[in-house]
Amino acid sequence: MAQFQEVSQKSTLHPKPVGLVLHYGTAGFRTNAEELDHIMFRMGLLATLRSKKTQATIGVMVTASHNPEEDNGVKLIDPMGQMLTPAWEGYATQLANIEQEELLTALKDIVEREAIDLIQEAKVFVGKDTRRSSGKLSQAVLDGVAALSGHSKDYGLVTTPQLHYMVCCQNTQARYGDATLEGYYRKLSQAFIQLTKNVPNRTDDQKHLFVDGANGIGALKVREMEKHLKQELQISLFNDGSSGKLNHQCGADFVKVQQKAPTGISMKAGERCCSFDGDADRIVYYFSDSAGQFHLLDGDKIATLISTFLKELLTQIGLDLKIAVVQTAYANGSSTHYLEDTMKVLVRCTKTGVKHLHHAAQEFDIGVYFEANGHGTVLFSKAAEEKIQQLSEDSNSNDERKRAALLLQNTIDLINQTVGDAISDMLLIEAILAIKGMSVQQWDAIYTNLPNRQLKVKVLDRRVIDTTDAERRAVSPAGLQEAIDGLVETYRQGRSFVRPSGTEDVVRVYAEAETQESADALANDVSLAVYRLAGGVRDEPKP
Ligand code: 16G
Ligand code: MG
Repeated sequence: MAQFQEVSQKSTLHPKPVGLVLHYGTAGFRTNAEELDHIMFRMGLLATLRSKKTQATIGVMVTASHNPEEDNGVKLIDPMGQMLTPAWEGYATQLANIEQEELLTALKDIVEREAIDLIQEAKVFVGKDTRRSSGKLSQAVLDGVAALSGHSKDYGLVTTPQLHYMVCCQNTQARYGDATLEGYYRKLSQAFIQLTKNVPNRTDDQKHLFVDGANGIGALKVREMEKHLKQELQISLFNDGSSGKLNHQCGADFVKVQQKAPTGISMKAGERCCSFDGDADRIVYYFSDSAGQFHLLDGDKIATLISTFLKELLTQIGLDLKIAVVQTAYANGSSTHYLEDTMKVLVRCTKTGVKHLHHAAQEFDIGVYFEANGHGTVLFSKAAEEKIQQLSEDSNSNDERKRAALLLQNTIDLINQTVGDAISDMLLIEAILAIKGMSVQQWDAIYTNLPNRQLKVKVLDRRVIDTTDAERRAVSPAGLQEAIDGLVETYRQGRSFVRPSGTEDVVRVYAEAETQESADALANDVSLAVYRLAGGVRDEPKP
């Protein structure tokens, strides 16, 4: 095939280190940037094939999210702005690991298996984060696209969710918005201003927010967004990348894991702060109280705030739409209880990883999904969007209903439904707090988290652990679940589960209980059970 000749030539410029094996993991490839040149070229090839197959624009984002600066990675984006379909993750892994001389055979194999018409035009959108290695690596993606005669558009520096948004806009012929950065800022800021414009007496304090940009792309983009917000949100930006190191002692992952404020942010008691991760697809909020105690408002608290707000609006407009919150096993037990028992909202639990939550959320009229780590968004079904729109335009409905329908309409416009988006989530949270006249302390007080602990256990091969029931129960190795059940029983409000990590060579252990002491002890007991029953290596876990 003539088209493959160019691939053959160009691929020698992006050679694969012999023997290197990498997997398309939970969120794409991610490793030290030095090992990624051939992966990028090959993902350019794969995205081009995917574009020909789907007859739509595909996205390729060069980023390693919250990983250190030396790492990099790549995520592929499907036509509606979702993450690459799992069926093609296998091809990505195959293509990544094939040795140089087998590359053409592997490509032909995908073309045959997927019955791809190579004559079909292809279009690929490419974006990158602020890492030093990202420029060269995104060029390798562009080379891959060109080698298969695909067309590309290089968006340069964008957040991951911005690129997801562009892909969706492009493939819906701009019904979702304009596929430009300007279009993105305009759509979100207009919705935000509409939502907040009738809120009485918002003080400057209420309009003020501290943002930790993780020294990454989110910081650059929040600066660009700020101009469009017309002072309705006043942002003090920290860790803006001008001096600090990406994700170092800052960012959403640091704050969530360390349960403390990032460096570089000077906050006074009660001030509302938030942190983005390195590619701005995650967000967490926090504040410190007058006693200096740190309070984290994670994805669970965010999901609770958003779903409460949406449910109240639905009640006001009298629409019987099915709303659900999708969580993972990491969601704090208190959040699940609050949602189910007090809010009477349907709660679903899925496996870890955004694609699983996204998929589950699609089954409802309104699906609010968040991982505890701050990654999430809200999905509205087509039918729900249409009903809400009709009501907002209905001249017969009373003022209260109409007001609520308009609020819902603007809320839909403010949300990036393609994927979790720190900037969009931030604006949504700020709008909800303003509309409800709620302080960050009041939001935090909706429910109190159960004390919890996460630990890691190193084992010879983490794949010996197999789980079921959305990772809440282990089916192998034999005896492990029984051991966990026995331990959990001995602690009040105890709950624990284990799962092999999808991003690190460890087994993760989660435990929660009535007191921090109990949660720590339970996590340690369960770690020991994993160590003994699942082939632990190095030293035994100790309290
Ligand atoms: C990835 C996932 C994240 C998940 C995490 C779990 C995406 C975009 N990111 O970062 O959702 O929480 O992996 O990591 O899907 P673990 O398997 O190492 O616990
Ligand atoms: Mg991220």
